Amino acid sequence: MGFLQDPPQLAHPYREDRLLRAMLDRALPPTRRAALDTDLQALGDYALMAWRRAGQSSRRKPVLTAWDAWGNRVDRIELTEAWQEGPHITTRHAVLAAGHEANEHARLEEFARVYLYHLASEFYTCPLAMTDGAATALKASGNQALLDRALPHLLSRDATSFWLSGQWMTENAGGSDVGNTETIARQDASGQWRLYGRKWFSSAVVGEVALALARPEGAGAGAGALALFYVETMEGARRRPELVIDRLKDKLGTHELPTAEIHLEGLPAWPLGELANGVRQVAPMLNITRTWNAVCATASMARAIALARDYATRRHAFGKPLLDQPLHAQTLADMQAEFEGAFALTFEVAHLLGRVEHGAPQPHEASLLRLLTPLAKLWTGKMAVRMCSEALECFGGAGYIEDTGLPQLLRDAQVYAIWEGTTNVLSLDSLRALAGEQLGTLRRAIDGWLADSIDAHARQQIHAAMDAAGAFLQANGAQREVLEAGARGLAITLAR
Ligand code: MFK
Ligand code: FAD
Repeated sequence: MGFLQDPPQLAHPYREDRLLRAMLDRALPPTRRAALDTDLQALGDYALMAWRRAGQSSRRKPVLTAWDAWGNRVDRIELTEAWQEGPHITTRHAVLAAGHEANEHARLEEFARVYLYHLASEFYTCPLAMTDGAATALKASGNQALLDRALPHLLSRDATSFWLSGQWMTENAGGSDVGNTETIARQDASGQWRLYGRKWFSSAVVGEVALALARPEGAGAGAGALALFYVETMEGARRRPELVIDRLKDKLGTHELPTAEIHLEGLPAWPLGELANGVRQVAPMLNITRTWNAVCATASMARAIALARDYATRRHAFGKPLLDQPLHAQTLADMQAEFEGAFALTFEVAHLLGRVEHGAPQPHEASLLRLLTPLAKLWTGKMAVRMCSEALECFGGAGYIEDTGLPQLLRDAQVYAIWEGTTNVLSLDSLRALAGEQLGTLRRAIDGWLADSIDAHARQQIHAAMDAAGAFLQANGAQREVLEAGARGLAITLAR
């Protein structure tokens, strides 16, 4: 047999991650840093095991069985191995519970876990993000009955009592524009609310609960008239008959994630709060899932670059390893530099979230968090696609071949920019976050925050972008449309 190429090897995702370790060393007090180490070591071990396992087995998708042999509707979903392990890994390492500790570092410690777990989890992190978001939105609602009922399950440290939550927003008539929601909430004779309608994208339909937007019967049109409801999907061990799974979607990527189209045929539901302004009530959930998205997009980039870098030491061309070819080395260095920017912004958002929730935040920090969350999501979402594409090219033809496992990185990355608010929707959202009093305060805060860490030209660009945002917020008619068309450019400039 002739020449055989060594496949890339994955270094230990925690022990060999200089960037993650240095950031945690810098940000955490020594006792908390030391206490975190056991979970991160274990999640790094799991990630390495999962990567090796994936290389040895053909990939699997979840399978939906709608009917049993005797004609009963069962809507049973068989999950992949990593998904079956999901509740155990999550609860054993307190992935969600850690983030809800009353400590300003809790979110950073949570997202360090998420960063290590994401790729091994096969997007089990998608419903975990929604579960974290549901817990956060329930807390914000102050609905004590629902908190007592659901929170111990959502934040459980025991797999047998752990519940996953879905997030049922998107319908056929609109995902970005949820004001088109057609699902109706109707009270039955006993006063129990019940939901009727069709949800067009329901990821992780295997969840035990969900938060769902619906229009109370008789309420007006538009988004303001929507209410936010809590639902449970199971009746003991069996799925409630009022929740019908129509089919699992056939997707470009995230194949292991069971994303379903569903019908609600009178599913019992409980409002979180007032029977209107559901978007305002679901916003805490959106901001949490958007932070997860940024962390997971960053994790995908880290994996793609780590593999490409390793391969560059193994593959020879024109008489030397790729790493010794100046242009290839520069390509990898450019990727790493951009990635480190994304990493810094993402974990700054994670840390800021913890400070705003449980620390002693500066007065401007809540506004800064509101702005940086959509910026981090939209910037890392786009960057992940570009970075995974570049990493595939670093492998030459092998990067295009299915059973190297590499194309999956690119296919999966495409989702980060689409769900949880597309790039355009979040560009507009980030401009809204600058509205009113925020602009001046944030401008001063950003100046102080960046201090000497950027050069005069970059500072000028940020000021120009913030001025343009201010102009947009005050403009009307045709002028506003022109400025709105530039919203993505503004958002990307601010994020960068
Ligand atoms: C593995 C990685 C993990 C990631 C997991 C992802 C799982 C994927 C699951 C999904 O994709 S779930 C579906 C996600 N769907 C979206 O994200 C919808 C995208 N569309 C938007 O975000 C629109 O901008 C929006 C629906 C919010 C527009 O609706 P409206 O009603 O026209 O919004 P409006 O008037 O801007 O906001 C209504 C209220 O909510 C306002 O408050 P007030 O009523 O007090 O004025 C807003 O300030 C507030 N609001 C909106 N977005 C907010 C927010 N508040 C805080 N933060 C936000 N982000
Ligand atoms: P549209 O809203 O129709 O958008 C189409 C295009 O128009 C986009 O490019 C968008 O950027 C652009 N656009 C829209 N409005 C504007 C504007 N005002 N200005 C400029 N451009 C605009 N949803 C859930 O609720 N729960 C889930 O569990 C869930 N899981 C998902 C899983 C996967 C794998 C995927 C792919 C999606 C999932 N979604 C889920 C749905 C997802 O949130 C929506 O697809 C997304 O929000 C976009 O909505 P849409 O598909 O209706 O696109």
